Amino acid sequence: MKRSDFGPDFVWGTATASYQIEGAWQADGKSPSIWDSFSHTAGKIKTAETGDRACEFYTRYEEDLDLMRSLHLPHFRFSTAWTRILPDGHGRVNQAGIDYYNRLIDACLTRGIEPWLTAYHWDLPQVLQDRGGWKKRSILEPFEEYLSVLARYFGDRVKNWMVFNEPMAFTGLGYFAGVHAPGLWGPWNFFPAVAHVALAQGRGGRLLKNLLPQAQIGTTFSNSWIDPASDGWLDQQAALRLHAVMNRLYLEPLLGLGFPNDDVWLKPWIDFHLKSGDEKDMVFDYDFIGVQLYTREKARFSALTPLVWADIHKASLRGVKHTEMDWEVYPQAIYNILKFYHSYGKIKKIIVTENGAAFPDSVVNGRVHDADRTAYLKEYMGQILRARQEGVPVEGYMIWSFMDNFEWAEGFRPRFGLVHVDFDSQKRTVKDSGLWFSDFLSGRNANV
Ligand code: GCO
Repeated sequence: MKRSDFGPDFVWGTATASYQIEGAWQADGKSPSIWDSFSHTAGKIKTAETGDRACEFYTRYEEDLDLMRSLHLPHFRFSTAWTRILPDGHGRVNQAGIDYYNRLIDACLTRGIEPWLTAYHWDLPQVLQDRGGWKKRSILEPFEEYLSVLARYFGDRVKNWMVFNEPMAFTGLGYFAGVHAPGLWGPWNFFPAVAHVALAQGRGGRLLKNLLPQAQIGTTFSNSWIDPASDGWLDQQAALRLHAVMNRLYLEPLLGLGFPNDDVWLKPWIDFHLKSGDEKDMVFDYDFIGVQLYTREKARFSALTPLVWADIHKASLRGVKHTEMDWEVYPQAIYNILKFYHSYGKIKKIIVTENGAAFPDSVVNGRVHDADRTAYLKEYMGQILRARQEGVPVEGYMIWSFMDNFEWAEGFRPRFGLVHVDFDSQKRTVKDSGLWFSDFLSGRNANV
């Protein structure tokens, strides 16, 4: 496998998110986001850590982009913090926030790195959460205002946009399971959030496309391939339900198919929060869809989880190879999911906007020998190539992540980076996987 097998225009890069790397949580007029509040609440983050400093990317971005350049990484996915740009959630624009992202974007461009901007990677302004956040229809106006401000200030230089990062993850974990910000749980929180996020997903894409007709406008989805844990009927049905919730819930309304209502019975509860005409408003033909996938899960019937009546049979309990997140290493999952997206016959272009692995890395004599990560990446890339050769229009691959960072409720422990970060000294050390990927991109290790 070599770079040229993927064609000359294939997009190669790494992905990050504002809260996970920036730090500087109170700098230059930024207001708190729901992740600032959540991480500062006792008991919410396993390690009791916060993103207050994180990778200090807010001040170290130039060195980090120098490193990215030296590794031949041509595309960089990052997100903007809503709270730096509109500290009140809407209205007053904070010029210092605009200036920061202008500097960041320019610093990418002067190094020949193409910026990919995610508008919303989970850090909702706390002031908007105080008014109900995604549970309330009134979130749509500030959200659209935020997108317009981004387009107005950055649209001259940013050509690739993503509206959302993983709506199922932030509503499922944040409004149903309560384990991510804003820490709400239960169907009564989840269903209104799903309704409004699905609406914002369609409307947001349309808005950005109208404002920036020349740009590539996308949005991203979290996915896991789901297989039943056994051949039994109950487990098979559980797998279908989990697949509907985890992989189809936000995609199908976008494609004009409405919320899934066959394997799982959620639609009436979501519809309750919608108005007539909303279903049409949710539909938008994005220039590309961002697919994010790390693993496959095995589903079992469970009487304890309402709505999906399924739980996940963890990889460690199944005795299969897994990462530090307890996610099975199963390269074919990405091939399966790409084929699944293609099977709708409606998606023009797919970019794998996240894929990667966490392993317990450490620096030994200035090196990080992370052979497991390199093997993981190679195998998943091989499966992407296979899908591409079979006609799936997958045109990019971004590794999560450029560097180790704040892994949400897990704290800093799971390390996903191609670059190791010592969070005390902030020293960066390129891992063997980063060196390998760099060689792959520059054609130095042609056959792997
Ligand atoms: C997500 C987010 C990332 C995560 C990554 C590893 O997929 O949850 O986009 O912010 O850090 O996926 O869990």
